Amino acid sequence: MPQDLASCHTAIINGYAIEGHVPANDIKRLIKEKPDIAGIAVPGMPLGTPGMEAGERKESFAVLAFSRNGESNIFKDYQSY
Ligand SMILES: [Cu+2]
Repeated sequence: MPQDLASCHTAIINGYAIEGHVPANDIKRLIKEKPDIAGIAVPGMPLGTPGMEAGERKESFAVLAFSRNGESNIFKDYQSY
């Protein structure tokens, strides 16, 4: 787990690390597509992510895919609305 992607909790699903408040649809897509990555993460605790609902308040956030060598790129971008 790259340190800068750390959030409050980590899960391991089908060999992938799932870090932080990752939406269920992204986990389903990960399991279905089986990309060659170590896992996906939502750094921090953005408002509006699953488990962090705050009424109408939502922050933009991105789900990042990361590899074992510490590289990361955007898996899915969520804009606030
Ligand atoms: Cu959290």
